[in-house]
Amino acid sequence: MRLEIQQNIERNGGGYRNLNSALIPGSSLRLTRSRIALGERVVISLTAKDTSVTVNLLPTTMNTRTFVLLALALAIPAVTVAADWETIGNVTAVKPIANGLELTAERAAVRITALSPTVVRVRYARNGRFSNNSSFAVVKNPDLKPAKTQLRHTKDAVELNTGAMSVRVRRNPLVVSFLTPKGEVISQDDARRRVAWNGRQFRIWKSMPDNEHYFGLGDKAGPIDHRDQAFTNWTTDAFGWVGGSDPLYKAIPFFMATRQGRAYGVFLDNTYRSSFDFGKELRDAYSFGADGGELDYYFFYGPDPKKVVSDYTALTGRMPLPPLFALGYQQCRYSYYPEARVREIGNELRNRRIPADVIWLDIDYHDAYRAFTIDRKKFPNFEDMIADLNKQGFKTVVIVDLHTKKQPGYKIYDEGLAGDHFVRNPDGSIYVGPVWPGDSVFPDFTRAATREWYGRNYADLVKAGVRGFWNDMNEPAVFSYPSKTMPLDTVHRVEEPGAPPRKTDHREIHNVVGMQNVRATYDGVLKLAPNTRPFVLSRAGFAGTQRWAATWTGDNQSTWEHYRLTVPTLLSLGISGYAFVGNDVGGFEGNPTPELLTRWIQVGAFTPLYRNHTTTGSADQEPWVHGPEHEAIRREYIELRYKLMPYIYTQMEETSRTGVPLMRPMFMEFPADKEMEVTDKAFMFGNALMIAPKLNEFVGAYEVKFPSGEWFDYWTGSRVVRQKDKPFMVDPKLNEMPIYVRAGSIVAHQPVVQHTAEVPNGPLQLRVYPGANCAGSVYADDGETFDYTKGEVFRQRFTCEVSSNGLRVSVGAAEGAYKPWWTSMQVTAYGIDTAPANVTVNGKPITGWKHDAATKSVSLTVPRGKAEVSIQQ
Ligand code: MIG
Repeated sequence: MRLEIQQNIERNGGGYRNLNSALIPGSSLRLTRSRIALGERVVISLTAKDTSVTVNLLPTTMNTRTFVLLALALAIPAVTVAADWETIGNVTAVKPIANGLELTAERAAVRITALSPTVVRVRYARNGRFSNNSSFAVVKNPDLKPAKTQLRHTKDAVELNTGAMSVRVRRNPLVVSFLTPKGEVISQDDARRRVAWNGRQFRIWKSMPDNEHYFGLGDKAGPIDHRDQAFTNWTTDAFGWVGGSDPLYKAIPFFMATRQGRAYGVFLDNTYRSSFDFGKELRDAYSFGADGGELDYYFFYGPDPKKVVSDYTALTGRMPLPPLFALGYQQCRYSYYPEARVREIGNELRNRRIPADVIWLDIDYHDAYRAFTIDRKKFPNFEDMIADLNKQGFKTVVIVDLHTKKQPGYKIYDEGLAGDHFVRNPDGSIYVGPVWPGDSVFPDFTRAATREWYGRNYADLVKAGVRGFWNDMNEPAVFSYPSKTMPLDTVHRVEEPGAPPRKTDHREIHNVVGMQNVRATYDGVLKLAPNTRPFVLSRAGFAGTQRWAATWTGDNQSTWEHYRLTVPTLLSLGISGYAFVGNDVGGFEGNPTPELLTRWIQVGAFTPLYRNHTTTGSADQEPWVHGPEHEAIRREYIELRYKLMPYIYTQMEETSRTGVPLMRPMFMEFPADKEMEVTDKAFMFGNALMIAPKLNEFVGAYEVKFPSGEWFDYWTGSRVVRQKDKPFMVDPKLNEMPIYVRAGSIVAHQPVVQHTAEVPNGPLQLRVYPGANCAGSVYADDGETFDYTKGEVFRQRFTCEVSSNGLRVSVGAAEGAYKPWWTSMQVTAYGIDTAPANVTVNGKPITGWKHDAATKSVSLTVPRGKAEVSIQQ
């Protein structure tokens, strides 16, 4: 028998590790080796006949080294070779527990429990001891419906039935399979490669059917389909990143898989550096593992992809309903100063009638880069400036970085020292690292007392009327080290309610520093203004960070490549439960060409967080640069964003309850559509609009692929006419971005405003696109406070129905106590070629309707309440 084993050797801290173990089922061949150099690729060929074999390894880059292979108790024909990896071993006992079962295996215990019919947790405890540490990601009371489980024993397996699926655990080898109620395999462990540990590292392998696709893992900058690639989750200040750079700013160890329209998800609840390999190493198995901690994962069975993201966000928390202004257009740069320049930006936006809600202040508003200070030379009347901007309808959002200048006499440093709030070195001294302010210390955000203290520091800014906070550099970024972060052995203290306080090192905490930073900010700001929805932006994040902050994709570049990456990267985040996301519109590094900035402002209007930002020293990037032709187009798209605000806010409110992102991949809306399976050129903005932007500079016409069903062209209002077997080509001019509406949608619009607090002048506009299952809704509230949790909401549902003699539009009864700004609604129904014979409202004929032959639409106005509209041919 001949075995070929390949190992990739990767550096891990001071030592070395095998990233990929070579496991062959059923034996206990063990490799002991001397140190292997970084980057070596080692090929082992051996004949596994003898009980002890000496082999020569042939590193591709280094000298030949000799390794001794100890073959212990060889079991032919099944042979396993594990280099420093120890497998779980055979199952020796099984016992039922509440909603699940526990298995004892030779080298680990396994606990499987159903949290709901579609959510199952699987934990592996090396040496049989499960950790009591509380999860950073999982919320206290997940919004999940409890499962009624049943346990069934068979000769060689035990099966846990949750109602919606079953988990079959084969004893030897220990293989966990997730099955549909009909017994079809959704996903299962790779029977040939058993769960294994190497020191503190662990890894699990699962079968990889050749028609399965993998999505998610946060801000991965490449195609949304991750098949055949491997990824690392380690929050990184990835300045200069390009497509394919990995890891980036966020670490979200959650992925979704789809196969033939059926979706499932896996969340590895582990904060250590983790890695996911979807077929880079092996053709028929994918794997994931981490550098330490427990193998503790959740399995989510859809089969609807929306259900997967919904269950995942029930577990890790959902985006809170954002304040309305945060959905408006936002203007930023590194940095607007002095005060006069900030006022000038505000005045330009208003004078040019370019709608905008937010002006951002980057690090130069600080005095010597010290958090919670203001440079009074640049901003002598900071508070007045904020108040004046407020009067113009602008909110101010300011940056506050976590690094704290090491400077006796600086309030935050002194208080932090006195309160023991800073991260320490192993020897007990305070860790000091260089960032913007020079030598800096770092608040220990995993300590509850530190978070509370930190949060209180926002008081003056909140009092001054600053409306939002931007926590940057929270990977945490530290200058000078090649690792770009603090040493792995720095000491963090973890204090979580319900668990005893403990100390751990940066290996475990690194990935949650950003998340705990924005948690401190959100909670602190909320405490300071308890009936105002906080708005926080974070650069780093772990699973669950969506509960406290929106995020953006860090330092992108003003290139077509980065513009193009907008779509897949933001889609990946949405799939990963991170719904409130955006990128620097126009690009951060470098200067966009006029066309690039225009195109980016067009697409940006259809990303959840719509913020134009650029770096220090770059050319101005506001919408009016590059002359009146570009300015007019940019204004039109920013206006479109505001026209769509009722639809956007309604969808975001839904996201806050379901986790389903506003910006979503085609497959999430059309899971059964084979053509849409991995597509990331076009995307859905809510459930009604498909956006198909021009993505390449030099490519002319390109194809738009439509999911099955009928579509309307948003701009003309006409039905899209496609020819069978002929690609649908578009070649949008500079002022055009293809937008299509799914037939069967009712999309609420409003008249243009200059900012979200301005009351629109005119009725709410309902655009009705007849088709199957025709429906829509609108949600409104005060956009600012938490009164919506006390019934101060407005909800109305709409449906439409096509019949032989026309179209019926039903406007449902208004629900909730909140009175929205509109008192009447203009209903515009599309797809009506000829003027109707009769239009009735609540059974009574009306005269004030209009048919427009160009857009093939009929418009009429009805009061806000319930109404039945009938358009008869
Ligand atoms: O090292 O605050 O990604 O958006 O403008 C740069 C200055 C620090 C990085 C952020 C960027 C921000 C910049 N910051």
